Amino acid sequence: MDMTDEFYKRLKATLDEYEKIIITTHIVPDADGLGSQISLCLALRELGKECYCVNEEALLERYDYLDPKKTILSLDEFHSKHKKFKPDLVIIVDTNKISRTGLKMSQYLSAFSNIIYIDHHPSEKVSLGVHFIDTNASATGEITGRLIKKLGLEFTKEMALALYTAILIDTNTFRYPSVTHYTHKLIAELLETGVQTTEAYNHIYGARKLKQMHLLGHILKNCQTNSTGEIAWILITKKQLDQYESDLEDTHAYINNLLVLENVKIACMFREEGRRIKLSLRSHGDIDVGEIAQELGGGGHNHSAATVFEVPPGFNQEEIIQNSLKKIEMFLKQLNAA
Ligand SMILES: [Mn+2]
Repeated sequence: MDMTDEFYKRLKATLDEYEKIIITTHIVPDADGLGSQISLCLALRELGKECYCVNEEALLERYDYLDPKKTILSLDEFHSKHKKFKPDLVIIVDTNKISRTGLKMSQYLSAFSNIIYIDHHPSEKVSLGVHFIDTNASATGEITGRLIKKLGLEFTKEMALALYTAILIDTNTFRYPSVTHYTHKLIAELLETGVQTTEAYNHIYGARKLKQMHLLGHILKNCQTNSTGEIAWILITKKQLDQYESDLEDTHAYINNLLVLENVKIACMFREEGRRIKLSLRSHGDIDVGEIAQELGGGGHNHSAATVFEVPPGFNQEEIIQNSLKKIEMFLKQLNAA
């Protein structure tokens, strides 16, 4: 949508009306969801509001450094620590679907009518005053950063580290076409608080265990491409994760390695997640992988999108992978012919 002044005015006016707020995000939250939650929560507290971040699951230990004030609580923790707290506003960040907040969380949220979304993913239906969606923003953290300024606040170092990390992770370290001069202007302001770029980078991409490094090696060694080299793919199975003592979140950025191949136009990462297979798609931005993902039942941006396949009984993973690769190849053929 837009990133005009009007957008932030409306958003500010909405927040001004409420005093008791919870902020949530999608399941298996990434640093964009978490960083947006944490910084917005700190900002709203500075304005004197009572605010908590509440997620389906507790914060993973690896993200503790982003949340020194412990703003993020699991739904269970929230219920036991703040029994009497009744939010008058719920903010969902970095997704625009309630179902993505998790099973228990969506159940809990079904009791509330005042819910707004702050997000940068395209949404099928957008209602004004409810969906604050700017698909031009590189990250929800970018929207949150501008919002905090609009609220008349200065960035604290805690807010800035959370936002810097959010944008870092969602832009593949400022490499995606979604990065604009607006992004970098905001980054400049965040760095003014004393955030150290190397430290922020190493927290999120560094500090890997040797086993995790070997998993990456194993996965990339088995990378395949189609005959023209335009489509590249990797597969990550549960068995490999166990074998290398790694978890799903460790593999988050693996797909970015495929984009350095010389002819590649579409990068695909298939990941076994329980009974489902998640397919992530990336491009350099010239090919709209969001459209491909949509045709495969998912969605996303031009350069970054995803979909999830249920594996029906009797089907095997390989069939699903080959079928979707065929569809992606068809899509590319049509584009190349046009
Ligand atoms: Mn995001």
